[in-house]
Amino acid sequence: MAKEIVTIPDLGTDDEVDVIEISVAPGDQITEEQGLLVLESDKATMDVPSPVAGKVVRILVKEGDSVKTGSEIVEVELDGDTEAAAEGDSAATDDDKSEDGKAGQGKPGADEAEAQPEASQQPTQQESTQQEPRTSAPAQDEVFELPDLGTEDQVDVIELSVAVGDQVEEGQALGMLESDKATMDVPAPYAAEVVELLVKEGDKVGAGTPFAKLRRQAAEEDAAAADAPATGKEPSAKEEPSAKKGPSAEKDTPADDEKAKPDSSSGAAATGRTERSAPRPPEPLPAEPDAPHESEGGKIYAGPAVRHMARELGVPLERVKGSGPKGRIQKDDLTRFVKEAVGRSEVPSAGGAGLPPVPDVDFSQFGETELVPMTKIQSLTATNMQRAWLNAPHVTHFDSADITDLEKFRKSLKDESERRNVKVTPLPFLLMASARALRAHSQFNRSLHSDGKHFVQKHYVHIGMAVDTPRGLLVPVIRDVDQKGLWELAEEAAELAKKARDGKLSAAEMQGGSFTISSLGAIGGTGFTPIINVPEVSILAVSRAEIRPVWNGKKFVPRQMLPLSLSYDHRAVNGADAGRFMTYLTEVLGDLRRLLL
Ligand code: CAO
Repeated sequence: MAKEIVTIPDLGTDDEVDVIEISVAPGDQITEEQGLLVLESDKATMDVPSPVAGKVVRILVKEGDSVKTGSEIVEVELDGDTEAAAEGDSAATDDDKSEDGKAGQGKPGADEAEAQPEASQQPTQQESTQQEPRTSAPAQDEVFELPDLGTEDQVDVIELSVAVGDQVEEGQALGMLESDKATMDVPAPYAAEVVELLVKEGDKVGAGTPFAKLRRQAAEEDAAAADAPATGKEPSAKEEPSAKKGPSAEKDTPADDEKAKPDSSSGAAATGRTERSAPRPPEPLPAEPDAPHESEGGKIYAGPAVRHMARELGVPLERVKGSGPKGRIQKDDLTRFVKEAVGRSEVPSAGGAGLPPVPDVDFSQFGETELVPMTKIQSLTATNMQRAWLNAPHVTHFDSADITDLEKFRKSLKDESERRNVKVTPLPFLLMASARALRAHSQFNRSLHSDGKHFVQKHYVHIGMAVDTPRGLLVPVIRDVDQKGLWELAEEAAELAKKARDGKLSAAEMQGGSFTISSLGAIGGTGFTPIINVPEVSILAVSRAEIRPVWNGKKFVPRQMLPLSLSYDHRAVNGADAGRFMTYLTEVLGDLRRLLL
């Protein structure tokens, strides 16, 4: 009796990939090219076809395992030997012959007894099944018990995928189980009607737990035994009324089509193999989001990992179009579905924007491109900016401060600055003046409470300053700015900027700000509209100071003018408040003696 261990063929990568589905069970009669497993990598789902025909003896992997080229997956007893050595296994062998070697797909006769040991605990029913495998015998009710789950622990029933009265096909998920480590489908052992569910969601179950009472359909057996598709159609048509029972009734048409093919499971696997081995790029979701996207035969094809992710995200799988083989739903499909749902404001994180998503463009069609990974800071900044921009209605107020005298004073500090080894730029003056303005205009020193009914008034003045670093934008916070002098602020600002550039800021040093200053003065520009660092309610942008002619009532005089712009959250601050805040600020910057008032 020759046996062969089937291994994973060359995957074209040295990386490990996940086994997301085992398509056969011990005792199954398989044909050459029939799918044994489904593998999923980051990029694709692929079927592993059997290189040989025969009977599955052992499965050497389980769902969730990682495998690579050459990994041993299934032990198969080769076909010729099976027939020769099949004494005492005659029902199965005869059936196999009668179906051109494909009958094993339907697991009839003795194969079934081997594949479902639980049935043998009901001798009368099993006997009758074995003796009259494919007659028009009355429908049989059998208790389906859970097979070996690969763990001795009890696991949770997290989903019942069928209801009493549903017509299920072989392999269709009856429910889903979840252990600490994995989520697994409970596949129907054969095509049947669900007569009774013996567990409910939340139950703890293990190998041997009675899961459901199933009624194997006599008509279905006839169909399985039939040779020609035309013959198979008749019993399928007879089944229609019962197939319409229960919640899956709307899936009837494709399911019936599939049933009409006597060997639909192996046929699908064979065609599926060709499709699966050449994964297609994901297709965009159709414009009509509410149309169900059930796969071939009315079934939803998705592995446990995808189902788990869908449950976590609250995504109804029947609405997701699968881009994998046979319409199999992959993780990317879920991600795309959620992105589109966000665009349609279907989930709270959409922030009510209701924006259509930006379509994915394959830029390589226009020329050479390269994928450059974002740094963590860049990626966080992107999220924060979008959140701030979409949540806070921004208004930007522009003004300019006459800092001619401030600059004279600043330059007069040059010697002392050198002595102290502290560089004084316009920034510490801006910090001081802003702190004073925040004290005088307390509505800028607030955040909106999430209840939508309160402001959180802050009685401290902590100001963040945007620092441009090679890894992205960082905003360290200077605490109690209103209580610090110029030298202290200059020193602290320089220290924090250095720490930011050296990647040495702690999380605490970037928290707690009530206002932010973003200065591009050293870089250039005449003005910009900064995005508020929410949950703060305003941010001051500082552009490059320059000498401009200013009318003093009698003549134009050259004055050093500093362009300032204040973006504010119009939910917390009104335009008049912003005008007053900026007037106050520019007056202080224009005459530092005002800090004494
Ligand atoms: N106008 C004209 N000159 C200015 C100026 C202004 N508004 N602000 C600063 N300068 C001058 C300084 O006086 C200094 O000149 P000197 O060496 O001759 O004295 C020079 O520009 C360099 O200043 P600096 O950048 O070293 O120091 P700073 O205190 O002005 O700024 C910091 C510190 C950390 C804010 C700044 O280096 C920085 O990173 N800015 C970028 C912030 C940013 O990216 N904002 C955008 C956020 S939104 O994308």
